[in-house]
Amino acid sequence: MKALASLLLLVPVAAMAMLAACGGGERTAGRIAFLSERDGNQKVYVMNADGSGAKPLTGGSGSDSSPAWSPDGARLVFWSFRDDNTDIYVTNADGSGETRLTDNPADDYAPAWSPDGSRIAFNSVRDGHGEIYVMNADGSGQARLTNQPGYAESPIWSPDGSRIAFTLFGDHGSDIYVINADGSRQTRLTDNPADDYGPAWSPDGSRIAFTSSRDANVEIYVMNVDGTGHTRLTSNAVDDYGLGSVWSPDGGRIAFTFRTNGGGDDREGESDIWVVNADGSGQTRLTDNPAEDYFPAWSPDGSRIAFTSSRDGNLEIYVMNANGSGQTRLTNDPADDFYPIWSPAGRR
Ligand SMILES: [Ca+2]
Ligand SMILES: [Ca+2]
Ligand SMILES: [Ca+2]
Ligand SMILES: [Ca+2]
Repeated sequence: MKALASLLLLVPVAAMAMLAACGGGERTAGRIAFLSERDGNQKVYVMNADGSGAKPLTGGSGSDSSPAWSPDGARLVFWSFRDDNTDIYVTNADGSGETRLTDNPADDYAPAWSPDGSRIAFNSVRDGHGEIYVMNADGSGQARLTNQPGYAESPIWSPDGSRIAFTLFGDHGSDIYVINADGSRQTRLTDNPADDYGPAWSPDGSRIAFTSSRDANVEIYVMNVDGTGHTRLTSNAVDDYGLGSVWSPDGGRIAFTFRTNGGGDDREGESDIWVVNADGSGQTRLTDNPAEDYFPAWSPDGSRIAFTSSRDGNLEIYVMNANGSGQTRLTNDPADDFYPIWSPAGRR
């Protein structure tokens, strides 16, 4: 079974935040893309939301990571380790038309669709240090947006497509920044020695959820998009590792993952999925077992949450109602299956 820590190396926080951008509000249905090692390499798969019809979308010997649906549901972008470095690829949702968008010896990764589907933000170290770039969705017009000391990562578009938030890892912890999509007006939103990371834009564009260790352990916070009004949403004194945040499509709730490594809890090294209302009330643990449970992904109508769990001995995709009831396994394969992402609402 793949350890959570190794998954994190393959799947930047931004990709999880991107799940929040796949909202909509129409019917729960559609399809779920995920990663699977059932063919030996880590590849992008897709299945119906009831678990039927699972099939690989990508081929070859590369190891694929962090697939993301285009806003119209017609394509998926992902990054893949091939030829000793990572590049960004796009495929049609039926598996046809796989196209390489970046082609250079440096690592290119963490692609994020703009809300209108016309552009893709991504990370690259092509200029010697980690920066945020953008390109047209066909790979043309690649341009660097950021240029500063440290390591910029996890680009996430504002819902109106005008700005991109990201995390900058420096010598003294990490902080969250925002920059206009044309590269102008870079603004720092957090400024403290602790780690602040994983920005996730609320569906209405007014707030950004993020993870921070500023209060001695990792918690979920929200702030206004101008960096004011920092508010802690969660209280998990014994937990020491956080992943998230993933907004519900209506913006009312945030799903996240907390991992315990002992610290007073009677279980060591396991994770569970929680939700909290966007005002900090109603913090609720949705999964509660000694296995790893993580990567929550809301259905487009907000009624269900897909997730990954090791509860049956290897990683499988599960789905539950948004209140944690009805936890049901969707995949059943001895190989690891993980990182579910729901297709956008109203599109197949
Ligand atoms: Ca590359
Ligand atoms: Ca900080
Ligand atoms: Ca668990
Ligand atoms: Ca499996």
